[in-house]
Amino acid sequence: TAALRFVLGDQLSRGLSSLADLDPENDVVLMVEVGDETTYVAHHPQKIALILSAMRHFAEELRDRGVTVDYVTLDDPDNTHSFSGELARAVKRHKPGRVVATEPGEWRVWEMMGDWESDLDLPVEILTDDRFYCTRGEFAGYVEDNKTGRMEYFYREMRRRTGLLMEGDDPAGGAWNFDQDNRKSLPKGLEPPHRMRFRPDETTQAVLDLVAGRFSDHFGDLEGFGWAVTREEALRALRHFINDILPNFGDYQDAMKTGEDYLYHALVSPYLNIGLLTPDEVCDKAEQAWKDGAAPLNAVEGFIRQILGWREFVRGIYWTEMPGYVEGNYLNARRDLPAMYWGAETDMRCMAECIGATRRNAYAHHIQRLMVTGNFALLAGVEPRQIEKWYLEVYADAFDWVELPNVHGMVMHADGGRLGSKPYAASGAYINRMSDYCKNCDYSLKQKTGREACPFNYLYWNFLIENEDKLGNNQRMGLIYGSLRKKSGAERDEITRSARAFLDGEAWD
Ligand code: FAD
Ligand code: DLZ
Ligand code: SF4
Repeated sequence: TAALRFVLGDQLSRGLSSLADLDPENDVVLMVEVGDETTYVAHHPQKIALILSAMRHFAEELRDRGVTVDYVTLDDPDNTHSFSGELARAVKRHKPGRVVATEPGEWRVWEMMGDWESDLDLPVEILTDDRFYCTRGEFAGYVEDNKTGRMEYFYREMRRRTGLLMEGDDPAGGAWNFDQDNRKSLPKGLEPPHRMRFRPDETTQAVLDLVAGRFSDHFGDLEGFGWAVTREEALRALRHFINDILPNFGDYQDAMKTGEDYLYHALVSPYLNIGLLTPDEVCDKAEQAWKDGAAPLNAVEGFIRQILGWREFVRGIYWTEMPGYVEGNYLNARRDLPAMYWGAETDMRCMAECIGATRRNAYAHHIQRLMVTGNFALLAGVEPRQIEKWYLEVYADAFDWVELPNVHGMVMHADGGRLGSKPYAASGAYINRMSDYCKNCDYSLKQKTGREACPFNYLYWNFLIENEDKLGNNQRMGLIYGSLRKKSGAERDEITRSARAFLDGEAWD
């Protein structure tokens, strides 16, 4: 019987499971632009533009291949603006025998799908999303067998399973991980290469106009939109990365530099997350570059680990821990997100740089997200829900399944250590080592407390003080709590006073 195949905005892959046995004679593909999705959080305008333009191009591609696509635009006057509402309307239009969909990337939508069969009184088939190396079921099995499963061991398992960077049973180069080579700061005079961006075509321009008209109140610039919106463009961006950038990816993975928004990062997460690229083709091409002698092992291993390891691992955590995951607040963090996250003026150079880049590009690279904006939220004790929402809104690659574990778990330690065994707290010295931000900052890195001091300095110690009951016995933090315990009562008081003045507006003296 004829199938109505519902394809969501982050499922734009030719090989998608719900399109696999499509019958072009009888089946209809449904795609919908709906208000619920464009505003469930106030997404960065570039993120909305990327998704809507990529959806429209994908629909066009399907049509070119002879597929019937029913595409509902955001300005359709009859649009009900929800997935369920639009599916119900389409069922009335097409009277299919069944509905076919691929499981979604988000718990919210997964729950919605659970109601469809009874609401529509039709068979609804929800198929596995096989664009990942590890399915939800496989990860659940892995967790069963490895209760304290950490990313590093999961990653090794995945290396063995896929054979990526393996020499027989052993990891290529004799080690699983070359991160000790991947912490170089940028040498003076090294100019990061110019990045490939894409000029909007007519379809994208129409979307940009739509987005400018409707979402101008969302945080983020739309000008300068340069994301790939088709598979062909995304493949060109990938080739550019593999050939020109990847060789340096490892060395400068943790570096940050004023005015350099991308450095040696891949800029492929939005394409992976909406389906224009698949993780296996990206990893295969990176591995090939190493085999060809075009990129060193520390770069290729580091890159593959992010995708084969971290990306798959956080997705697994999301689906095994939801829906309860989001409710945790292990460190009992309660402060509001400071206005500087939305662009309010700040003298903290590092924060201004990372937030500015985020506003311009709907992108910041990993170390900016983790060690600057993330680290600040952790040290400042921002309420997890507020900082999670921020990350979900401002990045073009942000989808609940990948954003939430990274923010809730990796950054905020709100899951009490399910994702990572200790929080990545760091003082200003770390940021100074990995960037040139501090050189241009009004705050003094050398001063540890007081109005002039780098806030990361006293916030770091204040964080350790505030959370001593929860973290003081953490073995991996033993050394640092050892130094805290050597501080005198007066020193501690000064730290606490500076932190309260900075965070809670108490008097400085
Ligand atoms: P590169 O640095 O070149 O890395 C290559 C690829 O590895 C990325 O494209 C991505 O697919 C994958 N990857 C790397 N790190 C991670 C990770 N920690 N988790 C999952 N995948 C990873 N990534 C998202 O895709 N969406 C998010 O919403 C997101 N939110 C994040 C929030 C915080 C607080 C942190 C610390 C990280 C977050 N990440 C997120 C992970 C990572 O920062 C981005 O994937 C990366 O910056 C994307 O840029 P890139 O393609 O240039 O990545
Ligand atoms: C993020 C997003 C946005 C902004 N708009 C749409 C949309 O109009 N139509 C659509 O199908 N998908 C959109 N998406 C992506 C969905 O939010 C995503 O598919 C779900 O969250 C499931 O992961
Ligand atoms: Fe950031 Fe402190 Fe460096 Fe200023 S001195 S840039 S606030 S780490």
